[in-house]
Amino acid sequence: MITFHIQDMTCGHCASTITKAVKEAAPDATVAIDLKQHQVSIATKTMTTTELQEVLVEAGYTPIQVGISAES
Ligand SMILES: [Cu+2]
Repeated sequence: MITFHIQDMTCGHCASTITKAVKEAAPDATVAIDLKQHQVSIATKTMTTTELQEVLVEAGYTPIQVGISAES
C-alpha cells in the first residue's frame, strides 16, 4: 500500500477523478481516499510507486509520497 498526500485534492470530484485515473492505469488497484487529510492510499501489484505518481500528476494533481507499507 502506497500513500500519497495530495494537497490539491479538495472535493469529491477530485477524489473520483483520481480514483478513475488510477483504476484505468492499474485495474487491480484498491484506492482509499481520505479527503479531509488529502490522502490517497493505493494498493496495486501492477504499478510501481513512480508510475502511480506519474498517473496522479497526469490527472492534474500534485502528489507527495508519504508512506509505503509492505502489505498490499
Ligand atoms: Cu475537486
